Amino acid sequence: MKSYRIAVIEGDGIGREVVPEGLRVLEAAGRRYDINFSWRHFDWSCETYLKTGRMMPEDGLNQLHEFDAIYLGAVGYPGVPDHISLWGLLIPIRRGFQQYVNLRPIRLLKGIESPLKDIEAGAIDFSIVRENNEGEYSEAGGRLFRNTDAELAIQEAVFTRRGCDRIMRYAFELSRERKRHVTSATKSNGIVHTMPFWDERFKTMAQEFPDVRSDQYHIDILTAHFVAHPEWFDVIVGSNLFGDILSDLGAAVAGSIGLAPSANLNPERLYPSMFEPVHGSAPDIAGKGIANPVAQIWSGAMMLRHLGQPAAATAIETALETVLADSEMHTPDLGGNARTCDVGDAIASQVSTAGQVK
Ligand code: GGG
Repeated sequence: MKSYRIAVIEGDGIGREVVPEGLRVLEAAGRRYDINFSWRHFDWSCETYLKTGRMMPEDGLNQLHEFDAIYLGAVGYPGVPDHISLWGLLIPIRRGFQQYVNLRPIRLLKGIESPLKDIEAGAIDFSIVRENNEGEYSEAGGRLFRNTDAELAIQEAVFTRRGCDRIMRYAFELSRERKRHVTSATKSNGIVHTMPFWDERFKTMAQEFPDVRSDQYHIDILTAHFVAHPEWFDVIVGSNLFGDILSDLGAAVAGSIGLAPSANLNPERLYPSMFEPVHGSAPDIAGKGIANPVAQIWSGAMMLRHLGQPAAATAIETALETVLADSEMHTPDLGGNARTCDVGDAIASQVSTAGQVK
């Protein structure tokens, strides 16, 4: 039996409702595939911030370092500014542990209705590779002349050759396991320093992968193509901000942001990687028991694959597709009436029993 130590951070809002469902499904997969999980829960959240002035303790990264992976729900809640919750927890973990790849698969699953007309399951199937450590998410900058007419704010984006090359290389390598096509999200017509540099690095990287088709679009028309021609795409590589925006759009096109998983990966495995749904804490529906747990459960499958358990990961992915094919198991974001725990329970049962002769 293989054992893994997993740090669990439920965080805020619906994170507290979907993480238990993710754990329930992972436990079911563990029983089936002879995997033992040792969970340690960390109560790091906006509530903690309001009590202690910190989202996580000063030595938070040291505490997490010893784990095989981090399983996170969502952060952010009214009463704490979003930049405090993000820069107090999620971003320090992503950066401190060099999780420079944020991998966000988007797939239209059987039984899920896309807002696009005449599109079938499988027609949307791409992966967004978001740069996760630099770019537009930067602390460089500042504010001057506060509370005067001359008040100003400056924010510097940071694009390094190392940062661009490593995320682009990851995207090209990933495409070799898929349809060998990488699209770069750019905006080099308007953003005149960082984006032409991004384009140069992309062109150079593409030369290392002559077997992979590459193209690029400015982010504005790329969003239009996501809606009009989602079947064009295979792997899309984007900066921190562009990758973030594209993944919410992609998730919406594939039915709901409540379905979209993500992996914050340190490909060199020097540090633990972190697995979380793309969605946030959704305060508007928190506490009602109606949040869609699928993104969290699917993120758990991504964690298992990263830990070297592909059979268990595939079993979870197959189970969630099977369960979602039944519209009775759709939560309100998908137009149904199912509750968070019903969906989690159904997926866990499916993982436990799939393929068993009755
Ligand atoms: N699932 C984690 C979460 O709460 N994400 C919401 C969010 O705002 N994330 C910002 C980001 O990914 O940069």
